[in-house]
Amino acid sequence: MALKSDFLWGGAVAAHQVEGAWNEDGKGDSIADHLTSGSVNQGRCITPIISRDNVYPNHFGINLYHSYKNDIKLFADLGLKCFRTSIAWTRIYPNGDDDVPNESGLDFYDNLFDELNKNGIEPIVTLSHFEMPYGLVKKYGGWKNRKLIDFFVKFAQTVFKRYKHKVKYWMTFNEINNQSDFQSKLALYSNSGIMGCSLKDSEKIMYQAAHYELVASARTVITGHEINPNFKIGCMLAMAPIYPSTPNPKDIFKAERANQARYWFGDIQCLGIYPEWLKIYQKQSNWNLDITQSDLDILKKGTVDYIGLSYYMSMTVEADNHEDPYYTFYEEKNKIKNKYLKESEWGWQIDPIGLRFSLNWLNDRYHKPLFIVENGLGARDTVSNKNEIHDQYRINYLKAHILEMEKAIIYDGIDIVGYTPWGIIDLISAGTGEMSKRYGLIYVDQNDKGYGTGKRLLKDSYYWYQALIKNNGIKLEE
Ligand code: P53
Repeated sequence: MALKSDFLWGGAVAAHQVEGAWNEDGKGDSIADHLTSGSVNQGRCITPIISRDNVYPNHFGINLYHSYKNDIKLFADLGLKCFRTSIAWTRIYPNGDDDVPNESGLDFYDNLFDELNKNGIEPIVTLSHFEMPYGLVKKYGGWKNRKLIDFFVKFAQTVFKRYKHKVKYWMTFNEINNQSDFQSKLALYSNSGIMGCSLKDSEKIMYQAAHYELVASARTVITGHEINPNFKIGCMLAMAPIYPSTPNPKDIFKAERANQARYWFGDIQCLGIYPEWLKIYQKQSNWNLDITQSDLDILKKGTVDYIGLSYYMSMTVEADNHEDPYYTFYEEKNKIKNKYLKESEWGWQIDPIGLRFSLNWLNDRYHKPLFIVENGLGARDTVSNKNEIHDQYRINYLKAHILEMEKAIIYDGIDIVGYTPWGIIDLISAGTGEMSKRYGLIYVDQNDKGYGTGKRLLKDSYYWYQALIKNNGIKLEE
């Protein structure tokens, strides 16, 4: 009753949330570089012009671009077997549609991956993690334009060829399904570089942009396997299972539809097919989406090797009194609080059993290996006068989730490749741009405005995770 000895215990970050150096060595500005700082109550603003009057937290990140050697040393001492990050597309193609790649950008990732490999840490790489070139937004309107497919595939081919012998595990688009919440401006922008569309058009635009991304993802899988047949190329879904608020069949069907509306992306990336309900829904909406037969053939061919997933919370929904025939799901409108669950300071409802539920749900549906590439607790930390951080709350969160994951492996027989807690080191929050929403097991002395020494301190959770990795998990009887 133990985990496989090659189970990939790791840690996860994304380029734009850690690297900083936003305009160094030929890097272009990405969509993240146009996002101001926000907070739990005040959303981040998308600014077409970068103005000195605003704070842009992704411009500085945690300066990993310059400190990666020291940081990797901390990861190695922690015992990480893998490390997930992304390649900033704008370091490679600064505008997105450039003819030739930027050599200094390619060099940076050569050095980063070499340093990881030298330390026995397997790099796990996301191609697009909320950081597409802003140039593609300005010139082409983001992913609502079919041209983006070619730009993305070219970027993917460039890095596949370059890092062919350094990276084996890849993911195409981070949390591609976040934009199913099409009324959220930030989700549409982060996933697809869409801005300035009306609320009325946002649903149609989301379906079109998502379709092009899915075609790009499938082409990437196909071309990646040609470049190196040993590559493992996955999708990446933001997993938050949706529960009905009551046993009322209307609520149960509402939850079912909400899950379909959030996870149909997985049907395409794992099974290669559009679900029937969605084909009908799109047709009845008279959107005349640009979906060709040759696209559908590509989707069928380019299915993924594994499913990467993030897991932070579950959601609960309630049906309206008058549902339309499709039970259309509007995240903000239909979501309610689950009274059985506690929540984080940022309102995310904590639900470890929901992780085991999700792993079972995904496994039953897709029968592919699963890789938990994000899980963690965003919380405020305090540093004691001895420079210690006693983050027992984070240990409790991680421990409870790891235990449920182990049950899914041991009792449910699910094939799980690895587990990489999010924000292994404190970083810029994607949702709020804050530094104070900390996920790390390693503390970074820096505030929301970017001030601080940047010094790294090891939290209690660091030592706890170090022992856990050494032990290859937690004994379930404990
Ligand atoms: P932050 C929303 C819901 C679930 C996951 O999120 C999400 C988001 C986007 O905010 O994003 C993922 O930083 C994402 C990471 C992100 C992490 O979860 O808002 O892949 O980039 O930092 C945590 O607390």
